[in-house]
Amino acid sequence: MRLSKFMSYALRHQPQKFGLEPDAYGFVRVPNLLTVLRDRYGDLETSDLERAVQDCPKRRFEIRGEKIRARYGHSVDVMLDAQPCRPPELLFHGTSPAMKDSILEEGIKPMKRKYVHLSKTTEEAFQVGGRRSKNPVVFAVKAEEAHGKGIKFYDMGLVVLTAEVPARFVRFADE
Ligand code: HQG
Repeated sequence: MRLSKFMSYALRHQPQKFGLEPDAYGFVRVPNLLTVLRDRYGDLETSDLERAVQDCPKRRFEIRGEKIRARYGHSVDVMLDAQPCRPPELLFHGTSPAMKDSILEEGIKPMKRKYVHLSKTTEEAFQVGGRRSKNPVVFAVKAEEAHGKGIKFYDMGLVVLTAEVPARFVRFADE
């Protein structure tokens, strides 16, 4: 598993398994994470970790002082201390066609994660859906309208988070 993928796994889903003790905001100490990473990847320095963080266009991780965390994607409890944003008219969600009917019926749910993850472009959503299917479907979320009805969105860069998207704000992207 490549470094960034393993870091995502440990920080988002299984910190306890590796003896990492995240604070309420999901931060673990950099030296502790380095110890875990050295077990698998050999002699890594803090600078290698910093490079992994900086080289990621999706900005998966954040280093603050001596601590590091995943910025999104968690299944473990986390407080992200992100400010709600005013979203664009439309955001997008790419997924497998197998989820289509269920999403149209019950909306987009966070499933195992703490938040629903949305994309800013159909291209990005298509890539996200491509993790699950060769023929992903892309939904458009009427984000501005949902925001007007009190639903909160959090802009994390390429990814926008929200708690859940009710079905009335979801349609196919190409309709
Ligand atoms: C689906 C990666 C049936 C949903 C990605 C998705 C993203 C439903 C799956 C980020 C449903 C959950 C998150 C419903 C949602 N019925 N299926 N009502 N509501 N689903 O992995 O958005 O590269 O938790 O469509 O690129 O695929 O790791 O969410 O297929 O940005 O940084 O349930 O993770 O980012 O799957 O991915 P996931 P996701 P990284």
